[in-house]
Amino acid sequence: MTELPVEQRLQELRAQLRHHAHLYYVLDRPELPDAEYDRLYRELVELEQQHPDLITLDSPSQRVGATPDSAFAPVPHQVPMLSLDNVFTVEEWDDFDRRVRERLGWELAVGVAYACEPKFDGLAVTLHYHDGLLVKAATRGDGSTGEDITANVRTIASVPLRLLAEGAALPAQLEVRGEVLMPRAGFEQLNARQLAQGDKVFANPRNAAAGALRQLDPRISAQRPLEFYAYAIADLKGVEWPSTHSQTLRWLGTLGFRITSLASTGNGPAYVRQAYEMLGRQRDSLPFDIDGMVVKVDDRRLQLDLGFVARAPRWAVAFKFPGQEASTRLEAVDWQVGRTGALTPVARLAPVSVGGVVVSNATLHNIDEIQRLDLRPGDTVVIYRAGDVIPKVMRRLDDDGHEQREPVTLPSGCPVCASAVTRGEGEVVARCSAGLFCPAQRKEALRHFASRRAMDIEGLGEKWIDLLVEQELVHSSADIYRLTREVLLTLPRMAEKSADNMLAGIAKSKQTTLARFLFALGIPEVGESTAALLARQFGKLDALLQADEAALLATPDVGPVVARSILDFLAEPHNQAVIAALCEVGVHWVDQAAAQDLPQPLAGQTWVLTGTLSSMGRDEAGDRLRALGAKVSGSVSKKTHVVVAGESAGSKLANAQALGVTVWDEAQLVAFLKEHEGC
Ligand code: D41
Repeated sequence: MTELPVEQRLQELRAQLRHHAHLYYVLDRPELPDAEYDRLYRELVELEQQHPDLITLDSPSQRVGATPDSAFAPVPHQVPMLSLDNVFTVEEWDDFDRRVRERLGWELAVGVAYACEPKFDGLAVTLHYHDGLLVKAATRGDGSTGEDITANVRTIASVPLRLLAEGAALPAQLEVRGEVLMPRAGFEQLNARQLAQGDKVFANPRNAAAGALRQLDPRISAQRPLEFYAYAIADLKGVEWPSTHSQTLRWLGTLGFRITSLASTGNGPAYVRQAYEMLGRQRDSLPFDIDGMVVKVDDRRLQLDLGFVARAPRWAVAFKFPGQEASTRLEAVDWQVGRTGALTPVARLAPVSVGGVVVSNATLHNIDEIQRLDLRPGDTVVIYRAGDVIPKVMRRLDDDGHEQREPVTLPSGCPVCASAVTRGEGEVVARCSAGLFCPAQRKEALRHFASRRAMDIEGLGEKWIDLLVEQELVHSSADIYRLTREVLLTLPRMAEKSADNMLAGIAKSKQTTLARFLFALGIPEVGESTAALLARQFGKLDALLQADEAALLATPDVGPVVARSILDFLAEPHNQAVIAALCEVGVHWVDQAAAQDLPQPLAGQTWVLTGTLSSMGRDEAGDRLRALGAKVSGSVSKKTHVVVAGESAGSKLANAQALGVTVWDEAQLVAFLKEHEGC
């Protein structure tokens, strides 16, 4: 027998191990006895030890490495990691379905095809593959930026380090989204081990999975029994997108990912109701926790039509299972004052475990709710907790002492500033009447102003804001920009370094965008996405300040309620003064041309973007083309005006060439945008 060259043997071993690991860890269908697998594995490790120069990053031996410098470094998500809206009842589900059909302009009799799958109670994670190799893994974080957890994710056996390429072409780039979870059995074993070692036990599998991903030492993560289930593609280059969600799951399966066997697809809302009931019946016997069913519009084209609002897609929803209940003692009812002065009652509870999570506070919504339930401190109450939602007080249990206890009343004075509490005719919400003179409202408004998505003032955390307000050093947001080093150093526990960092953060935040500025103002009803739409619509602050109701209503997603709220806010002299002061202290941004006044040289044209652009993301390129009037489409036809082909463009480029459609490269696009954007 002739000796095989080492490289060839290594390749063979890796291919065999990869194949059998896939059968074992992903498909739960091992073909090789464990001992035989171990023998192959040992041979691989020995050969690699003799030839360390031949070790590759995707070798099955390379799952557990050292802690890299990049551990937990921020990873911006090119494609945001959206969240899912929840529905809790069949009625709410039917409403969702109706909204989908209304948006699509479908007749009520026509059923939408929905894909149903379990909602894993784990942690959302995104995986990047380049040319078939796993190059990065990140947590969801706030949806725009996550943390680098590549080293820990590499230890998860059901995550392919290299995509399987059974015959089919491998994508040049692939970003896969899915959930990391710990099966119940592994969780029990882990806790038994932790207990035996005197280490802390985890409250539930989800916390244990989160703990494992946050381990600095990947060798410890490797001992935690984690699994990864893939459920979406965020980005794909070099291969056509599957045209439905069900096809996406199947395709991800062929690439070597573990996908759920509990997914199914069917037509219309009644199908979904049935699937929900069936999954609910299977729930307790599954090897892992699920907290509902995710329902997705199956057809990708319809998904794109429906788009998303704020941070959640309009084409998918989490249909939650009923939560769990527990009873405990209501210790007290406290009142919290929010940013708009609304007084919210909070139930303080004797700590109680509900479905593995210790609860000591619960929401009570408003005073009407307290009176309806006739809650009195000292009563025994039933708490309800569903998944990740804030626990809520459901009802009171009858007992002998109830009648002797003191009922809860709405305080007549604000619990923070003692100003009068008012409640408009027919309104459920009671408010502190002091506006920004109330320190609680001021603190909340300033926290919002400085927060990451608003002015993003680094170094000015909530604790400092509270202190600055309490010491009466900051009254309005503009005062933040008037703080000096001397003043900061008078604060208790303020070190010179922190003061300098805070001042640097404050100075840096002056350069912002109109969208952030508008969001930061805290106009009631104007969230992050509305602020962005307003900035885009008006381009300049002055144009917005002068807008009348009709002009506001021309903004996408702005209806009468939002328009009214903006007009009221801007009519308030105090708010006008703060806006003027902010501009005066140097807060600035680059004005954009207003969407409404832009020339539209591409009106009536359809453009297609394909491949990777180096100077901007494809989303950005699409936005900029749309701003010039173009319709940006995902597929090439004879009616396409221009196909912009970036690096490694695939079949769309080929289609364009076959159809004789004009093809531009990135340089042509950039030159065109520069010429026509005019700013
Ligand atoms: O099982 C889940 N937890 C799950 C989460 C799922 N099966 N599908 C999901 N699909 C999405 C979209 C539709 C946005 C791709 C999700 C999530 N998102 C999700 N998980 C955490 C935040 C969002």
